[in-house]
Amino acid sequence: MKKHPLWKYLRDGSLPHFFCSGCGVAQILNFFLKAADEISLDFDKLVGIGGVGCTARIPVYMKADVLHGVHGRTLPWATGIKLHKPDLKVVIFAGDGDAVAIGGNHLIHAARRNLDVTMIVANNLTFGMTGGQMAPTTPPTVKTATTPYGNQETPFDLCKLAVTSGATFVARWTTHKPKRAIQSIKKALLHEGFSFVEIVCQCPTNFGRRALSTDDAVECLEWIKENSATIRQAAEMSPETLVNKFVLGEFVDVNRPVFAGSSVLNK
Ligand SMILES: Cc1ncc(C[n+]2csc(CCOP(=O)(O)OP(=O)(O)O)c2C)c(N)n1
Ligand SMILES: [Mg+2]
Repeated sequence: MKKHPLWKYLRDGSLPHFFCSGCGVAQILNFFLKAADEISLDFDKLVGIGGVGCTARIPVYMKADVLHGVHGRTLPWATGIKLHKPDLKVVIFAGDGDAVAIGGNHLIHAARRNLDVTMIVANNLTFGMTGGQMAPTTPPTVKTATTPYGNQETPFDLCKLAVTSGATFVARWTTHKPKRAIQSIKKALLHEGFSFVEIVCQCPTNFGRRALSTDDAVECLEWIKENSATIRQAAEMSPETLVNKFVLGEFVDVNRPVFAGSSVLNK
């Protein structure tokens, strides 16, 4: 039987299928594999890290060394691995909760230090795996499992947080824009320093169902599309129209010295 060209990067049938039907996180696995394939990433030198959550399962499927285990603690692991074995390529797959709720403090300091890792955040705007609770990314007014009368809080702009914390490559796309997302993941993987790619994605089961009153993945994608604008489009829009829109593009691509730990560790 003919296999998908990216199948060679996956553990052959040894894991059950985990993602819900129409899940955007599974698309992000596909985007990463495509990007990795196009730049001939050496999977023997790859360490994929996930915390806990639907997104955190991404690396588990890959034929590489992977770590999966503690919610919000991907960056401490990545720091240890990178300092001990700087030749390895460390890629983190984090949910929005993993990255900026429980793991938020690690994020700002990894960015500040310019740790040489790539962090791909699947922002499905909710705590997907645990049943659709409000996250620090959940848009205002929408209903979630924990905000039955509508979310009263203001969400983080993940890319602004990464930029102001010092990340040296920062981009945001959506699962509605696969080509641009793959392009930015490629750049992030080739970047030296802390590269951060946010991909806003649909969670039909736990965000769509409650916040958008639909568990249809296409309708969820349409909603993401309607609420997105590229940097160029955003430049023509009024600040009022831009409130709660996902601005898409590459925000930063600069170089500065990467974090190498103390000189003792690197001797
Ligand atoms: C220390 C700790 N706190 C809380 C949890 C419960 N928990 C598991 S996954 C999760 C949220 C997942 O949300 P996110 O990181 O956005 O990933 P998603 O499932 O949406 O991809 C939470 C709160 C946990 N496993 N460990
Ligand atoms: Mg999430």
